[in-house]
Order: sequence, then structure tokens, then C-alpha cells
Amino acid sequence: MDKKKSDPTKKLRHVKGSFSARGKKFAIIVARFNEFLTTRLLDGALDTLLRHGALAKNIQVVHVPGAFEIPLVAKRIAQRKKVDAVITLAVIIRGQTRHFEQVATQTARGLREVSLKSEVPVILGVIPAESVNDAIERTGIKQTNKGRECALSAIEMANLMHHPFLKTGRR
Ligand code: INI
Repeated sequence: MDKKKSDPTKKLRHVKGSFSARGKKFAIIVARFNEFLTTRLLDGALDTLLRHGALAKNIQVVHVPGAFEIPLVAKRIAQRKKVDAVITLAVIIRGQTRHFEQVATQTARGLREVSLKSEVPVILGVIPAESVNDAIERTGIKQTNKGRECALSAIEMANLMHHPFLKTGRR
């Protein structure tokens, strides 16, 4: 039997965002708290955006005191609609923080709200870590640098949101 004719998935259309950052604009919001770690995340994110074709002049880096301040700044940036995606970078370490859960949960909740309301992709690079060692591993010593992962998600989402299938008003 002709395999092509009998393939029920033949007409399936996949909607995907590409990994080209050419012509795209990004904002990165980075916390100064745990700066020795967030600097590594920032380096990873910047390197990835540039390597995928973004221009330095199209990347704004905004520094904030800590994770908790990120949603407010993200809101300001997202509502201006001047960027294709916002990347947020912070490290929250359980061992050092009594209000760990609160900071981590409220920050993530705030960012989700900003993203849904503005319809600008906001990438969650706020890392909740069990210990300094755990955090160090996730900034690129053993595991992949989380800043790089976030930059890739930002590029993919920036492209996906411009896909014709996702344009608003389309049925
Ligand atoms: N901010 C962080 O980004 N990471 C942390 O681990 C952290 N701790 O440990 O508390 C932290 N706290 C500061 C917080 O984000 C605000 O900047 C502060 O509460 C002022 O609003």
C-alpha cells in the first residue's frame, strides 16, 4: 500500500517558532541579589541572543535589586510593546531565605500576569535553588546555563507570537 496515501497525519500543520533572533528586540531584567550567579545567567543569555542573530542595540538590560522587583519592571517594559520578548533572571536560594517560597511564588505569579495581560512573552529565569551549590550548577558549571535556555525560549516565543496562525482575530 502507498504509505503516503494512508498516512492520517499527512495534513497536520505544526505551528512552531524559529530560533532566529534576527530583527527581534529583547529586554533582559536581571536581579542584583546573588549577583555572582545572576551575572553568569546574564552572560549566557546575552551570548545566546547574539549568536542567534540579535543585534546588541536591540537588547536592553535592566538591573533590579532582587527577584521580587522584576514583575513591576517587566510590566512597564511589556506594556510599551517595544520588545518581542522579556527575559527575567534571578536566583533565590532556599537555605538563605526564610521567605523563599513567598519570593519565588509571588515573582512567578506576577510574571505570569504580566505576560498574559500584555501578550508579550515573559520568560521565567527566576531560579529557585535548594543551596548555593545547586544554584551554581544551574548557572552553567554542570548543567546548562539557565540564562542560555531562557534566551532560546525567548527567541522561540518571539517568533511564535508572530506566526500567522496566532495572529489575533483569526478563526
Ligand atoms: N532576592 C533574590 O533575587 N534572591 C534571593 O535569594 C532573595 N532572598 O534571599 O531574599 C531576594 N530577596 C530580595 C527581594 O527579591 C527584594 O529585592 C527585597 O525583598 C526588596 O523588595
